[in-house]
Amino acid sequence: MTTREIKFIPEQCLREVCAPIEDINDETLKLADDMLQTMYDAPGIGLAASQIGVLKRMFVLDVAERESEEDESVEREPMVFINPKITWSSEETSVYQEGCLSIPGVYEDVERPSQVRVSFLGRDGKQQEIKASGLLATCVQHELDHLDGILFIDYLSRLKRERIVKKMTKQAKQA
Ligand code: GNR
Ligand code: NI
Repeated sequence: MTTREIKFIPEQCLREVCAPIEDINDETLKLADDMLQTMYDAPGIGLAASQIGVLKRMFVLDVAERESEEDESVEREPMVFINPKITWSSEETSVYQEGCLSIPGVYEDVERPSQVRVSFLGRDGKQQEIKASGLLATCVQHELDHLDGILFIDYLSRLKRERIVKKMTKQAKQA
């Protein structure tokens, strides 16, 4: 497994619509494992393929509640979503303070449907459907947005978003 480099805004790969995965082969499985390692390493609770510059419809998640990175009392719960689709969203919404590994240091409230049903292929290639609520529902929607080139800052006011992009663009030029 390899830890890959996470891309930050304003990298163009974060704004692309990703392509469906045609078949689950060794390359796909290697990508899934690299994404999980990159996510745990960051650390984060989710990661989309486009965040490491791979424009494919896959994301990984682990929303198991650990007290800290060193907390080993809670088992890891890696989840792999290939070609995910939201098949139902609740009318009810909830607000979570979101962050993104591609926009470090920025945390803002975002309102989304509280519950979603998502169908996807798992790492084993089997078609699955789950109903998600709470943090899992928020994360699934945040990650699925990534596959369509959408970022959580797109839900903020234009002024806030432009300030964030400007600051990150300046930082990228200095690096
Ligand atoms: O690590 C992450 N935390 C998080 C917190 C609230 C809502 C969404 C997320 S996802 C984020 C990792 C990430 O950028 N995934 O794309
Ligand atoms: Ni993100």
